[in-house]
Amino acid sequence: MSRSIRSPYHEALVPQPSNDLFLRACRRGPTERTPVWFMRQAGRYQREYQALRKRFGILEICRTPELATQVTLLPVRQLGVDAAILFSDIVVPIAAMGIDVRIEEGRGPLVDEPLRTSSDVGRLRPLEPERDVPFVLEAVRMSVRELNVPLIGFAGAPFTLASYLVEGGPSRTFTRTKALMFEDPAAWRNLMQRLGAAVLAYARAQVEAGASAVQVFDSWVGALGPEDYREQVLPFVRPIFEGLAGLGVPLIHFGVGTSELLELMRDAGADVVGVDWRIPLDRARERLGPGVAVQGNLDPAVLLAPWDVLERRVRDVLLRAGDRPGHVFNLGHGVLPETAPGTLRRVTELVHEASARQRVEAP
Ligand code: 1CP
Repeated sequence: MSRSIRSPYHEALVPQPSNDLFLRACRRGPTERTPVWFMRQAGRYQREYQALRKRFGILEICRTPELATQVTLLPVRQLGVDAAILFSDIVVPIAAMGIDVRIEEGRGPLVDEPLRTSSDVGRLRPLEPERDVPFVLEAVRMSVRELNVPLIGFAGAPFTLASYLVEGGPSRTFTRTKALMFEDPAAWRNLMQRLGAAVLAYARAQVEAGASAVQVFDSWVGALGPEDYREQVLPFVRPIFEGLAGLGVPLIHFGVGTSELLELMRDAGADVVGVDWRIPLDRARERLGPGVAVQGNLDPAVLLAPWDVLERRVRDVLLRAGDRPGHVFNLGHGVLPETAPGTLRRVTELVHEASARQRVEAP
């Protein structure tokens, strides 16, 4: 029997999804088949999303609960996935903390007045979710009412958020972010602490509004080596997972290019570690040990390959995940805009079928 670690508090307050495969896999309980969802399962590869984006800006969608809900539900119906992720963006809480941030088509989040000094960091106000981002919490409530699968709430992690705030936009080298870290440790600590407190409050509020799980996206933390991760990031991420642990919902910790950081990320305290395609999944499970579940890790570009290649690679991920419970199938990063929606549906069906058969045939 699988033991439920969900808190009665959460169960009593919010409607529960009828399909709980994803939650059971996150808790390393047995499942009759492997659950699937896709990072960026709502987005530009969908015609319906593109049509909506012609009429509304992305932050406008994020700030309008009816629209955010509509986009959140779209892939669940189209693809048959086992979890929904709230449609929003990691910069939504940042904007609510007093920072002028916009999202530019084809580029990403831009901050015109980046934070580069101690006094700049002071511009970042504490986040009070009910006051500052009520529309996000309303979108969570509305989505949960419509869904029969768990809703994943999410937040950017302090390092990844800091990278946009310090660089002023997307970066490949994270030069200014690392410079601040090394040149002004007090300002760095102050920035990471403020972001950590905001992430904790924001994620907690989403769970209280009805999210059944939380994913913390540290997308760009793979830019750091293990020593800098341990000293400059881990101390600010651990309190987030500690603070959320009592809520009784599964916590997922994801990053890109983090093969050498996996054990440290595990030590931050999440229930599930998300891995990208740069490490084979069996190797990732070996490094992480039996105490956490894994999520991943098909290369999103393989969704553009001919079906026979794609099928082989999906089966390979399932075989490498092995017979031990605790695998959530996903990509190693977000769906690319060039992806055909029909392909995602076909992959979902393949994972369901092949993993169910793998269970039956296991010795
Ligand atoms: O206008 C658009 O439609 C542009 C594309 C887009 C979308 C669909 C952006 C701009 N944000 C989003 C929504 C979004 N962002 C979601 C919900 C969709 C879903 O998962 O189904 C999520 C989870 C995010 C989170 C996000 N935003 C992350 C972490 C996840 C990841 O992909 O690594 C990051 C790093 C961002 C920043 C961001 N926002 C948008 C872009 C293009 C970027 C990346 C820019 C960069 O390269 O730095």
